Amino acid sequence: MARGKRAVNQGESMKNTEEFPSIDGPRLVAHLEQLGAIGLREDGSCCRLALTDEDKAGRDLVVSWMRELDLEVKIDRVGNIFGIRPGSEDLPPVMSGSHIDTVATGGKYDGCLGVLAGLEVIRTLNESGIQTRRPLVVGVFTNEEGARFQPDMLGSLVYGGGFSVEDAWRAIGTDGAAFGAELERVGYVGTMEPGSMVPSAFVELHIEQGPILDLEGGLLGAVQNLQGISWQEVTLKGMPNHAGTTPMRLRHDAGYGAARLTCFVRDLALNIGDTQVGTVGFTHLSPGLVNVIPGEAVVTVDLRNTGEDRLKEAEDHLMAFLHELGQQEGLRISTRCLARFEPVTFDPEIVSVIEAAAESLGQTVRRMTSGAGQDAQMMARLCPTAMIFVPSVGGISHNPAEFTKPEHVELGTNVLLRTLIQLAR
Ligand code: HGY
Ligand code: MN
Ligand code: MN
Repeated sequence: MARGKRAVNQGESMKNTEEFPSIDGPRLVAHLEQLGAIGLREDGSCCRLALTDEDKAGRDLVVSWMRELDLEVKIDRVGNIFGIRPGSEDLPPVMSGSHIDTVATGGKYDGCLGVLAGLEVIRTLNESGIQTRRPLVVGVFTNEEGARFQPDMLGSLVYGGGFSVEDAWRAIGTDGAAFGAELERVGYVGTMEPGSMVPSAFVELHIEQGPILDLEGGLLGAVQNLQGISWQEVTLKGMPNHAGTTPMRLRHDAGYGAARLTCFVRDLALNIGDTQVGTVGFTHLSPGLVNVIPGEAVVTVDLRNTGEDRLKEAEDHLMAFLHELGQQEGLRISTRCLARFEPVTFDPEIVSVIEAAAESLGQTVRRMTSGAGQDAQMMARLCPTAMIFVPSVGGISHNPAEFTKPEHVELGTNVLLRTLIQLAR
C-alpha cells in the first residue's frame, strides 16, 4: 500500500474520536511554567546545565510527577530516567521523551515539552481509563545540550550504544567537573544498564527551534531526518608580548588568529551554501589584558550539514585553513573533536503515523529536517524513530524569548497522544 494511502487509511482509522481523548492543554502549560521556574535567571532565561543543582531540582520535580502517575521509575547508569506505564501485554514499549537540561541561557520549551507532553499523554490515558497493549515509557535523557559536558546528546548516545558508560563518566565539563562525580553528587546514578530496554518505537515531540513553521504559518512538522554535526575545539598558541613595544611584523597574535577563524567559518558556510551552517560560539583569549598581545586563544567551531560528504568537505576546508593560518602567523594550532554525528534519517513508517495523527485532527503537517541535534537521533540507532515539531515563535531558541503558543503546545501533544496509542496497539 502506498505510504500516502496508508497514512490516509491510518488517518481515517484515527478519526474515531472517542478512542482518542484530548489532553489538558492548560495543565501541560502550567507544568512547563513550573519546570521553567527552576533555574530561572533575572533575564528570564532558564539555566539548568546538566548535573547541576538546578538540573537535579528539575529531575526531582519530573520524577515526583512520574510517581504521581503510578509509573515505575527506572534510572540508568548515566542518569537517564524512565517512567514506565504497563501495557496489557509485556511487550517492548513505545517510548517518548526528550531532555530537561538547558543551555545556560535557555528557554522553557526546548526538551521540556517532549518530556512533559509525554507525561500529559499518560495522565490523560490514566484519567480516561485507557490501557494500551504495549507499555508506554517517557524518557528523560542526561546532558542533551552538551553545554557543560561534550558530546551533546550524551545520555541518549550512551543509551543508543554509541558511547560507553565509562567514557561518559570520564567526561570533563567546561567548568572542570567530572561527569561521574557530578552524577553521584546529584544522586542520579542508577543501576539500569543503558540500552537494556529496547522500545518498539520512539517518538519525540520538540519545538522546531527554527523559523520554518512560524514563517510558513504551518502548525506541525513530521521530522524525517536530522543534519550531521561537527563540534571542534581549536587552540591557537602564539606569543604573549607587549602591545606597545612589539612591531606588527614580529607578532604571533593568537587573538588575531581567533578573529580570522571566526570570519573563515562564516564565509565557509556561505560559500558551501544550501543547508551548511557554521558557528563560532565560544572564544577565550588569554591572558585577556588590554596591553598584552594574546598568547593563546580557544575557539569552538560548530559545523552542520544534512549531507555527510559536504560536512566532511567543510571540515577539510577548515583544517586546510588552520594549517595555512598557522604558517602565516607563526601560531601553533591544535584541534580537539567535541562531537561528531552523521546525518540521521528517521523511520518513514513512524513519520506516516505522525502525519495520519495530524490529519485525523484536521491539521496540515509538513515533512521537515531537524537542524538541531536531538535525543531521537540516538534512539534511531535502537528502534524505528521520528519526531513531531511545533512552531517556535520567530524561530527563536536557546534564548529566553523562546516561545510556543499554548494552542500549539496542546495540538502537538494531541498528535503525540494519537501517535503513541496507534503505535502501542
Ligand atoms: O546543539 C544542538 O543542536 C542541541 O541543542 N544539543
Ligand atoms: Mn532540545
Ligand atoms: Mn537545545
